[in-house]
Amino acid sequence: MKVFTLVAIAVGLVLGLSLGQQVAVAQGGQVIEVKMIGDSVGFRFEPAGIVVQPGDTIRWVLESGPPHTATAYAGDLPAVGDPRRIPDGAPGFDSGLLVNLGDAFEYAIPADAPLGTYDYYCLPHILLGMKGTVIVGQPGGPGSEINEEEPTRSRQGIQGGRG
Ligand SMILES: [Cu+2]
Repeated sequence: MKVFTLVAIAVGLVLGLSLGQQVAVAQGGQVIEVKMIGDSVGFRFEPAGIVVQPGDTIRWVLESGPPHTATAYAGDLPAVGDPRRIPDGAPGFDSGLLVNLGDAFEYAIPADAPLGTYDYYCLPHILLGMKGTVIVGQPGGPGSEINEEEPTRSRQGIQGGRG
């Protein structure tokens, strides 16, 4: 009887652990799609601003006007005016060049990713204003500060109430 009780407790602990893991995954785990577009209207990400949670995956899909990239402002490319506009301690992301229609780049946001604002751009079209913003959890960090010299389309989009 004593052994049975111990086994029951052990099973309960194991179940509890796995339930906890499932809950953690359920908080994120969604795939959010962003289109990369270049057409007669202009070069842009749609939607330009998204709010996601750790554990979510962002999927950028090349819709038109290639090539495009989704490149975080990680401070890696100062030659093209790339200040750091992602939270301290956060790794950047870079799709590399997407060339063919329908090509996609997926970035899974780590479960322990720093919360905050992640600004990113398209390397070939940064000067044409092709920029976007990902808010992980809540705004914050250098990306949340308005750059008055270079207001971005995505910032305007979020201020306009787009998710
Ligand atoms: Cu582009």
